[in-house]
Amino acid sequence: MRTEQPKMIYLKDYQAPDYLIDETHLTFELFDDHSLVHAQLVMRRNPERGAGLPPLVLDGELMELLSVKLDDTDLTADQYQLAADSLTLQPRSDAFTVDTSVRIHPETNTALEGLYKSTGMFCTQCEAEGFRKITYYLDRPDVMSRFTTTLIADQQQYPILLSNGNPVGNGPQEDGRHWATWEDPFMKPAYLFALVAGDLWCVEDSFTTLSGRDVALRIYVEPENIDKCAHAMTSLKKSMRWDEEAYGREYDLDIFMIVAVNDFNMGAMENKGLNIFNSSAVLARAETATDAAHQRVEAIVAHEYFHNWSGNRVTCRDWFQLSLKEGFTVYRDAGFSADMHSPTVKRIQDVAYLRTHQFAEDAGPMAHAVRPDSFIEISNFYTLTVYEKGSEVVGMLHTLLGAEGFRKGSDLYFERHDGQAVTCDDFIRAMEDANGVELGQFKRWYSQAGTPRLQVSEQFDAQARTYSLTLRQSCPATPDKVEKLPFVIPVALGLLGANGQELPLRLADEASAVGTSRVLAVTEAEQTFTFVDIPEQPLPSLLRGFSAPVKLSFPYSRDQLMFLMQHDTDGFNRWDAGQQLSVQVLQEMIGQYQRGESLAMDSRLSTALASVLDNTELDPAMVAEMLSLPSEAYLAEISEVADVDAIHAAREFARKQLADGLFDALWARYQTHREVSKATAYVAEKEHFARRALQNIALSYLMLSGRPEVLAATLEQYDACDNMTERLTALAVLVNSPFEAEKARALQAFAEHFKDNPLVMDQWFSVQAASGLPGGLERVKALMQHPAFTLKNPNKVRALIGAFAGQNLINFHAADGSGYRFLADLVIELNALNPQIASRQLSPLTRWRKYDSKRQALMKAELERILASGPLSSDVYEVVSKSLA
Ligand code: B3K
Ligand code: ZN
Repeated sequence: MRTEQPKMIYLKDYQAPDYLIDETHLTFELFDDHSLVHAQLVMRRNPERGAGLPPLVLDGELMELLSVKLDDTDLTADQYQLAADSLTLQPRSDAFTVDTSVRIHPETNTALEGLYKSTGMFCTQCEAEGFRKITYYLDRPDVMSRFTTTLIADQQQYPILLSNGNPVGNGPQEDGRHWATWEDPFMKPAYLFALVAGDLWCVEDSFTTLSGRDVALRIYVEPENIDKCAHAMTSLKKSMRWDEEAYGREYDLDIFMIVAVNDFNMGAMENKGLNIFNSSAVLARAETATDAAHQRVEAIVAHEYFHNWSGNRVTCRDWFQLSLKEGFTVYRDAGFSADMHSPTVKRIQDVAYLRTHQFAEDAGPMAHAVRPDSFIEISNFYTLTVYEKGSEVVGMLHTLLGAEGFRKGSDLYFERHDGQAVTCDDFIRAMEDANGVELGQFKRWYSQAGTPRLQVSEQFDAQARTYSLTLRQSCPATPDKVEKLPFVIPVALGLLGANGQELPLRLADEASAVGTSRVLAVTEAEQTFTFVDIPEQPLPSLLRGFSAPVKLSFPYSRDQLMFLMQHDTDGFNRWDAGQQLSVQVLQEMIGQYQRGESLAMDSRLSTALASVLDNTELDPAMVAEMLSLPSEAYLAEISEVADVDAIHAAREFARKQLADGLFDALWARYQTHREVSKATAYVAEKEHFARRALQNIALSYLMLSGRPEVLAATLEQYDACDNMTERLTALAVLVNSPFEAEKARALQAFAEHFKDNPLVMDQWFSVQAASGLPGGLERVKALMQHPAFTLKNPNKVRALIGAFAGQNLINFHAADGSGYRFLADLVIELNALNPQIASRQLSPLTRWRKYDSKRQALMKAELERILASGPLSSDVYEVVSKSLA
């Protein structure tokens, strides 16, 4: 915990390190009540930093220093300086060796950073700055070293001892303990270091790379989970093949390991050759994991695997460059998932997520550029902006350069920078050099925060047969006060004629038309593009595939949106037209509610969705997406002042109207799909995901009717299905229904059946925490007393607290401020236990400026209470103080 005001760190202050560490030799002696870490660092002066021997300042926190040697000579206490976060020595020559021994306490480490214990096993999490809690080191990504690691632990309790690289030796000791040594031939920064010691079983497979090398693949889990690894293993092999084909990237070690741990702050970590995963991102089988969980496992396995090149072989120079590896790797895993499933559905899901959550972040007090220029605590910058918007930025490069040009650029980037720690500028330079283009203006996407607005207006001249689009871009101010200059915005578009046909697109200065869908690069604050030979007033389909992360507005009428829903050749824009229509209709109803009028829904929404539901040609997964109304969180994001009561009332009313109006069609679709599900064993593949998605959204609408045949169908599905996707949907539908007896029975049966499976219990917590029925806070408080709940496990916190504060708007924002008080109390408690989780859970309170003045005051008061609650971690301090600024 900090004792003084945390300091702001600036990108502009970056300096290369004074010293380098060529070799790192580590020995870990693991015991139940402490661990010893012996480190030998083979070091030299960084030749880039000139002559002289400045003091060597090693990072280190929360350790007991037992001994320190310089070139084999023990140093006495007057020969070094020890501070709370560093150890300083004076080197005497250009090349030297430092030996340290420290004592640390993984067994009491609840922050889950550095070396810690998770259900009986030792494991590590070093990114970003956790290695400094393991040993004294130059803990920065531009210091890369060759690591050798020896682990020594009790043979019985910890039969499996793992670290990065290849195993080079192991054996018993006389005292019942044993040892194993691992050597990683690749230079890596300390944040990619990992070790694991535990009683684990493993599933083994192998993969032959394109060039014919055999790689052993192992997934280590606790014994009871050995039957839940097959999906992750299949996903790993698919990822390895895909990266060879799509990016020409091969795996480089003889072994690739994944270890599943129960207590983990995020999804997973890409340590070289030894990925450590949250068990929720590995374990999946039909009976215990939903379709969404299966897809998440596949995507995270791929993401961490892809980091082997985008992150490990080529790493970041400093943490301001985090998006260099994260944005690019998210872009890569999205491409993989799109290829494995439906590209359009994947795009829809990603964009809905970005618009709801990243746009909100970009408009809030923590707004920052994709490459931030300052931070207090780097852990706070593993954000939607760095990851998701960072991926959009890479995607725009793909759009602007074309698939071939983009691949040339990524090939050059990997080849040129293999083994280096580089910057976002280096990435762009590789794209420029490979394509002979200049991307100076494009780089503003890295340095300017905020979501650009793009206002589009049209002008048709029937006589001249010309059609002009004028695009005006602007970007709202953000707390960093960086001036907003025009971005390069790629706008993919098409023009539809009256029959829905696509018109050939010829710009005024072109000799002939170039296709019917094309990309215009908007580079000015205001720019007009004129198309010629346009025979009739067209309807524009704009920002196809969501070609840029902007808020585009065009004055579409509801009839025009219905037309686009039917005729647009771009699947994403067909969905988006439906969303825009829903937003218009819902906003009208929000207004009615606020004026105290009775609610009336524009029947065109029902008509439009009826025709989607009737369209049996359409991918059922698309139908399911189109039937999903914009979430309450998204409706809040796009409101000037978010009126949670009005949003909830309007959206619930619309759902009920749709359920009644479309009952027969929904019922028919539900029954057909449920029959197929009954007759088919569970398969984790796209057609099956699609069928269940439509079946399940249909059921959740149908239950709003309250009809007995729907209740019967829900109970049948709950009891008779063979998979968690159908079971959890049935449970959620019951939980949100008025059928109290059936609800209680199902909840109890579920908990009884799955009490020994923590990941399934997480689902059980979430379904209840997210329910918008009255009494949400009391339900959550009662669930916190359940024996399966603990604040020490991040998955539990996310499942219960996160679901309540993040997804249950109507209950969390209760007008009396009880939800806010509850969350602030928890943040204060979590701050002492696990600062990273505390700081994440805090985020709903940071959006206080979005709400009415009464709620603003209540939320702000809770933030002030947190700030005054005593010494805060740098994580929580940064978020709270910036939110109040
Ligand atoms: N690189 C890790 C994130 C580490 C976060 C540390 N606070 C997982 C990932 O993005 O793949
Ligand atoms: Zn990542």
